[in-house]
Amino acid sequence: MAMVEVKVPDIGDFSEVAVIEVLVKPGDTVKVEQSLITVESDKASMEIPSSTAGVVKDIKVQLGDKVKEGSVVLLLEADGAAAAEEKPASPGAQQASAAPKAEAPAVAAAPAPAAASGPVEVRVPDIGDFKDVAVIEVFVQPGDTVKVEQSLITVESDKASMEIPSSAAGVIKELKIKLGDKLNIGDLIAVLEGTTSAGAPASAPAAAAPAAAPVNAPAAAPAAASASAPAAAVPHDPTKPPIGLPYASPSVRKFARELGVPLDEVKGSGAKGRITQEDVQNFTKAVMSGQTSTKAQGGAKGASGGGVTGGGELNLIAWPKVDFAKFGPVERKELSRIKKISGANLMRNAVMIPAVTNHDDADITDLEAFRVSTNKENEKSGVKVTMLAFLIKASVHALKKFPEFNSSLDGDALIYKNYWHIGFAADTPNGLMVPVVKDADKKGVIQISQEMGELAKKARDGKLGPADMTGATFTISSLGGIGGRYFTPIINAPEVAILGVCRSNTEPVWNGEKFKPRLMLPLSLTWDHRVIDGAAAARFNAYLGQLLGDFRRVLL
Ligand code: CAO
Repeated sequence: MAMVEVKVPDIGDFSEVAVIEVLVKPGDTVKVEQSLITVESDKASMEIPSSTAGVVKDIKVQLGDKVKEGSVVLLLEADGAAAAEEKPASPGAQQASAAPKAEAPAVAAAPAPAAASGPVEVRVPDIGDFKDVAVIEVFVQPGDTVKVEQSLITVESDKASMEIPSSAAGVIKELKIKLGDKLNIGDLIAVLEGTTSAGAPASAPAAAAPAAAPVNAPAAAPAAASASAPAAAVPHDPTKPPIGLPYASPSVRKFARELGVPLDEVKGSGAKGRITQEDVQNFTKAVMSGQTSTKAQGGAKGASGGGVTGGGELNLIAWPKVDFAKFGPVERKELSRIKKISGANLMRNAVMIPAVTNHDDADITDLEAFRVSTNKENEKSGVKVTMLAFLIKASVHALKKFPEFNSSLDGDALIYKNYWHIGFAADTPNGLMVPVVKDADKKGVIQISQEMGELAKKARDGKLGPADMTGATFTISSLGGIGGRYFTPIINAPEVAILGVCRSNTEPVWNGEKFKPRLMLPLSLTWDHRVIDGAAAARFNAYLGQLLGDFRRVLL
C-alpha cells in the first residue's frame, strides 16, 4: 500500500486556475486517467485526470481553490498493481487531460497573407498532440463572412474540447469538413475568398496561426489572441459560455451523446449554468419517468432534474435592464465564486421545489438554563455547548420519528436514508457555506458543539473540503445569534426539508391560569410538498418543540 499525491500536471500557460468541479470523493476507487477535478481559467476549462489508480483517501482541494502545475489534488492509496500503473505526468496523461496551451502555436499550414484577395485555405493549426479529434460542432456555412479568430468548428478528444478559429478573414467558399470527421494538424477546414487585411500581419508568425481555443471557456476567443495576434475579432462575450453551445465539459458532452440527450435542453446546475453529469442523469430520469419530454418528442420542455410536468417553459419576461448610474454613483463588484456557485443552486431549488414553510415556537426556557449552567460547569474544557447543537440533536430525533423528512426524491420513488448527517448554514466572508455534522445520531451535544466549532472555523477560513460539505440529509440554518423573527429558508436539494431558527425572545405565555415569561425560540420549517404534506410538517414542528421544551424526551 503506497500513499500517492496526485498533482496537477503541466497545464500549459494556465497558472492559477480555479477548481469548479470535484468529481470524486474519499473512498472512491479511481483508475489511471480518470478525471478528478475540473479547473477553469478565464480562457479554458479542462479536466485533471489521475496519474495513478487507487482509492481516494483525502481530497486536498475544494471548490473555488486556485491550483497550478504541481498543486496536490488528492491523496490516493495505491496498491502494488495500481502503483505500477502510475503515470506521473507522462506526456500522454497530460495531453489527454489538459487542453492545449492558450498561447498561439506557431503553425499554420496555410497562413493568411496580410492582404490577400484570392482563395485562402484554412487548416487545422498545431493542436498539440491531439490526434484524430472529432468535429462536434460546425459554426459556419458557405457564404458566411468570417473574421480572423472567429471560431469555425469545435473538435473534441475524450478529455478536452476546443474551438478552431479562422486564420483569415473572408467569405467561406467551401467547407471541407462535416460533423463527425476526424481531424489532425494541417487538415483543410475551409476555403475562404475575398480575404481582407484584417488578417494578422505576415511578419507575426504566431498571429498567422491562431491557437485552438478550448471551448468550454467563457472567454474562448481572447485565449486565441493572447500570444501576439491582435484580438480583432472576439466572437464570444468573455463573461458568457460560447454562443449557441451548451456549457459542459468534454466528458459530460460525450456522456450526453452516448445517452442521446440533447444538451441544449438540459439546464445546468453548475457554476455559470454549467451542465454536470448529474444534470444529464436527472434529465434522462425525468424523460424516462414522463416528467418531462425532449423537443424531439414534441412535448413541453421542462427544467432538468424532473418535477416540471407539462405547462411548458416558465415564459418569464426579461430581467429589467437599468442604467443605475443615471440615478447616482455606482460601483460594480463581481460576486465571489462561492456566491456564484451557491446562487445557481439556490435558484434551482427555489424554482423547482414546491416549498412551503411552517412557523412555530418552542419553549426553550429550561433548555437555555441547562445550556448556560453546563457551560459554566465546563468553562475550563474550552468547548461551548451551543443552542444549535441541541437543535441538531433534537432534529435527529424528529427525523427518526418522521423519516420522510430524511429522504430524497428519486423519480417516482423516495430514498429513505438510514444515516443522519446534519448540515448547518455558516455565514463566511465569502458567502454562505453548509458544512455537515456526520452521524449526528451517534454523537452527544458536546461533541456536536465541538465539531460545529471546528467546521465553522474551517468555513470562515475557506478551508472546507468537499467531504465536509456533502452527504447532508437535513439542514439547519440558524440566525439565532444575529436576530430576526421568522424566515423562509430554501431547501438544500436533494434534501426535502430545512429548519430555520431565529433569535429567542422572552414572551408572556399563557399556561392555562396566567401569563408566565418564557423564552420562546422561533422555528421555520420549509418542506418539499411533493414529499411531505402540511399535517406532517405541523407534527414535525410540534414534536421538535416538545423535545426542546423538555430535552429529557430525547433520551426516550
Ligand atoms: N436565540 C438567541 N440567541 C442565540 C440563539 C438563538 N436562537 N442562537 C445563538 N444565540 C446567541 C448565543 O447565545 C451566542 O451569544 P453569546 O455570544 O452571548 O454567548 C451568540 O448568539 C452566538 O451563538 P453561537 O456561538 O451559539 O453560534 P451559533 O451556533 O448560533 O452560530 C453559526 C454558529 C456558524 C451557525 C453562525 O456563526 C452563523 O454563521 N450563522 C448564520 C447562518 C446563516 O447565515 N443562515 C442563513 C442562511 S439563509 O441565507
